[in-house]
Amino acid sequence: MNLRKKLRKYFIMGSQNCNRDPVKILKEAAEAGITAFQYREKGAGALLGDEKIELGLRLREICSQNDILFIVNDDIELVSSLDADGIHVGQDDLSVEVIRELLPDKIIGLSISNTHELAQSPISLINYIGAGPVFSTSTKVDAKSPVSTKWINTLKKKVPDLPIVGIGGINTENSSSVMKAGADGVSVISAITESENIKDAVAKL
Ligand code: 3NM
Repeated sequence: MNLRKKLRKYFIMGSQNCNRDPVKILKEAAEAGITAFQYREKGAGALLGDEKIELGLRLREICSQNDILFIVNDDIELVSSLDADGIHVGQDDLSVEVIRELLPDKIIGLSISNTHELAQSPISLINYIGAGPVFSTSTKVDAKSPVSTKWINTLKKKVPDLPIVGIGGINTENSSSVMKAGADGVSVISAITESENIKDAVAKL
């Protein structure tokens, strides 16, 4: 598998991001051509326990059927429950060292937002970097200040061998600037969940 290619159009979502059936939204996004999906059931209104697993299983199935990479956000048990391809974590989540020990063959994505975080990150243990928020976003309440496409540029120079996906405030209008800065892909929530025409949105990303 070429991971850089698989990360090109990376949709992230949990039921808390959806104002209609998440299964329908993911199906539309899958048909429209997303290449990766992250199940991020997190924050106010998110499902817990069995409900979180049940929705995850349905979303996992759609990804399997459409050859879409399936990543879970910050929940190591869910990786096994859903037979995910990998896990994405932030700087303050479960440590990458521990995850790599437990999941030697899974994809691990790590959010890195500045040079300080980069310096303290175990780069050799991860498979891709999530860089952001590139632009301001209201989807994540505790998002940091925007890092702009310059951070993508910097990362690309400092870690040329690791795939990079931009995240945060990315939409059909600004996606190309993120790619031009050196990203391998764009990850989005609201650009798809809030789109009136998912087919069109995914095509433009
Ligand atoms: N992580 P939208 S920003 C989940 O900066 C997430 O690490 C971010 O949502 C980070 O595409 C973000 O609607 C929210 O802006 C992305």
